[in-house]
Amino acid sequence: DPDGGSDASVVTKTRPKTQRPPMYKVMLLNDDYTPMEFVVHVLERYFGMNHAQAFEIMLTVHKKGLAVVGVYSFEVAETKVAQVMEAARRHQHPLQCTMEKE
Ligand code: NFA
Repeated sequence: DPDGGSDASVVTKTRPKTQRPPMYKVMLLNDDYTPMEFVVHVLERYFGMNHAQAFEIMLTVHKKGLAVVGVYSFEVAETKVAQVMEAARRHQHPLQCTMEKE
């Protein structure tokens, strides 16, 4: 035994694979028309961000084309997407919000 311990003392525990539910990334997509302030408002209201965080993520979407704004269970992700899409529709902004399995 190169590690010095006697082989008889080496105990291996089996670790059954625990099933975790899949998680979903929620993303905002850039467009040319949605006002920056509206995107900041959406991030504060539906994603629990403070103003500085929301402004930073909005700018990332604006510059890079999209950003992950949160990772949630399927049900929660679905609700966030629906809330954002409904707010955008109400205000007649073309903002798009999508989800994707991690
Ligand atoms: N690109 C938009 C503008 O210049 C702002 C925006 C940011 C839209 C993030 C959508 C998402 N008014």
